Amino acid sequence: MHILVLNGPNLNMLGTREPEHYGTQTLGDLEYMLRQEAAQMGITVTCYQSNHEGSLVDQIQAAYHTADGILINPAAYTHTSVAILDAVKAVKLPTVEVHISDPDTREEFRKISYIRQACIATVKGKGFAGYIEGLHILYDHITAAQGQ
Ligand code: CA2
Repeated sequence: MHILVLNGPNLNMLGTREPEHYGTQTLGDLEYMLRQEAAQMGITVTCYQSNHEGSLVDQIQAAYHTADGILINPAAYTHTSVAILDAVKAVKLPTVEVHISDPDTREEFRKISYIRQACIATVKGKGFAGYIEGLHILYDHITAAQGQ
């Protein structure tokens, strides 16, 4: 099983600012943790971060041929991007939306998520642990689907 992990704009700055929302660990720490967890689960992950909407769309489209599922934190594009929603709908891969903070408890504009309607689950407000939870949700979903 192979999972594509996507992180959107500004998440490359993790560990440098806004620790009250995003903690003190870096994107490298997050990706290392996910690779370790994946190895324990007997699966593989590819991790990718971009500040550009089109690059994220390109990665989702490429996943159609290479991945069994997608774990994505679209960051600010959560609240704006029909393009990322359409890409996830187009590839029809099981997708989990993850957020480090809980956007529903922050500013009003963060309560809208375009991608949510195309996702099998959303994990929010659990820090980096939410990514691990999301990985397991995908694993269980894909394993169950393969058994059908
Ligand atoms: O809580 C999350 O994971 C978010 O997706 C993070 C986005 C925000 O726009 C969403 O509403 C919720 C922002 C990511 C910015 O990341 C930074 C990390 C460190 C320093 C500054 C920004």
